[in-house]
Amino acid sequence: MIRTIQTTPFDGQKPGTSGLRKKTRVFMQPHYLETFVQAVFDAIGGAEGKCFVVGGDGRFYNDTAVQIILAMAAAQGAASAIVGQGGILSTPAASHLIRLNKTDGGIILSASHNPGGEDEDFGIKFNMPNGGPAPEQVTDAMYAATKTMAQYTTLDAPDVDLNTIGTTHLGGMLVQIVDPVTDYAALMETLFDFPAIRARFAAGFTMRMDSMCAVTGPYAREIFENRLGAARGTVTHATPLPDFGGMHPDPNPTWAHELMAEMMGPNAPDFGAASDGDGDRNMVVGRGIYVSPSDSLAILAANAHLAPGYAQGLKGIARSMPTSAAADRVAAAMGLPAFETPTGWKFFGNLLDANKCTLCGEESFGTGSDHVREKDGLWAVLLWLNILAVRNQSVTEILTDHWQTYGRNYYSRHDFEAIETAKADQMMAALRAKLPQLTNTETHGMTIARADDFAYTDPVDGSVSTHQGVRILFTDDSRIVYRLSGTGTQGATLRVYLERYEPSSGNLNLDPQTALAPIIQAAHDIAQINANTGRTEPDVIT
Ligand code: G16
Repeated sequence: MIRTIQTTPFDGQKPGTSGLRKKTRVFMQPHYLETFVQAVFDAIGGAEGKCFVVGGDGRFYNDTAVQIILAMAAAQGAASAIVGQGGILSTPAASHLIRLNKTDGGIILSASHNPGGEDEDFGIKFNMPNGGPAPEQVTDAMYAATKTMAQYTTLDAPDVDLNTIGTTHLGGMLVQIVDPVTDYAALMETLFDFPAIRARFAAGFTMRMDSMCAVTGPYAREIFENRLGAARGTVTHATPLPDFGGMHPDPNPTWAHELMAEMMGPNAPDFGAASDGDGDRNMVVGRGIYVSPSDSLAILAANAHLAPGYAQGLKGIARSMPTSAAADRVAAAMGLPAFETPTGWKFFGNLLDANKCTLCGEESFGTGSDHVREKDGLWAVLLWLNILAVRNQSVTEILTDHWQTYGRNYYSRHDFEAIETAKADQMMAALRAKLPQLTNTETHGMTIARADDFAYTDPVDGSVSTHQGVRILFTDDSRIVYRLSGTGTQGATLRVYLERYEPSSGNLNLDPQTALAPIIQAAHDIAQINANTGRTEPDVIT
């Protein structure tokens, strides 16, 4: 039976950098999730006759949310839904299913790298028929719809059995429960040289993949252990748990500390990697050496032709503005177009759809290509494995060779978390107000060439996004960027991005924090971080 439920709008259902993310208990309030789902359907012209992919990273509330979404889609006339078994789909696998089945989009449940559990975080986002996150015009329409929401419709029916693969019906809607891994793993086999990687594992190459009790465990086991022959136990924390086993599935040196300790220890494997809650982020580590995400993008771009899926070469390389310029140097050397977009994977979608670029990447541990419209953690790990197998070199050798060829963009991000929102806003406002006076001034022995607030005009559809981060650009190509995160759920997170270029003739082996010391000092002074926030030290350094 279809039921119409009266409701009243909730405050603050504005999607951030990647969908709506809140504390799980906020989502568990009566009508909260339903209001947002209704707004999604309203913003895309209704669900009638459409087909959607539905799934999430398995965090607490995932299964309940899947049932709510299916019941609403069925009530509103959706033709069919493709759902990952157990309600599980990694974000890149969901993007692939949307594209493979030519659906009308998908609803993905995840708060990505944020912890999961009843007292932690939950999230939801809509991906378009191209498999990519909804662009700003669409998320703005969703937000507008939430503000006037008065009712939604749903179906009174027993829950769908999410655990049995096969086809069933919910009201008039066809529901297909699919294995979450099969199609994704098949796609990976088309892109990479599996025989070469398999041969390398057979010859004794060792790896540790930390899935952090989040969604990639089953994918990683199937691909690395079953298909590529990596030793059993290569994948750790391989069972997705509703609270991620208490882990914070954010693949960076701070949160993936178990992996870091092993990789920096005496018996480190040849290669290490970690992924996040929903499987779209990755961190890559060599024996005794950490690879910054910005360097990873540049190295993948320079070597992608070694993988069969990219043997034809790249169309272009895109990075988010706060990501280091290392990838731009590769693009210049290869004569490829380079693009600089605001933070948020959604900004890469148009470039990929228009065939303007093949590889995209972000400093926030995201790398991907035109094979889907999301960043893809395991894809990045596989491309690294492919490159390591073909070049038959260690991660250290590949990094060193890269810096000797292109020079090194020393890079780090400092995060100041859970700052009082009003204080963070005040700090950014004061910073923006003083930008015009900064040009040509000196600080810590460096001269500021330009200071601005990054704005982006999409080269495909001409849409303009302003206030995407304050940039302080120095005459020697060094740079400071300040942004407030759009993915946190508690107060504000200030991200300070720091970069300095060292040519290949210079010292390429400094600790980034040492290499960046004057820039870090300048960043504190210019924004008056301590005076404005009371903080002297960052909570996370990447
Ligand atoms: C999302 C976006 C990324 C962005 C990251 C961090 O990733 O898709 O493009 O770089 O958030 O954003 P912010 O600096 O605003 O917190 P994910 O993995 O959280 O979906």
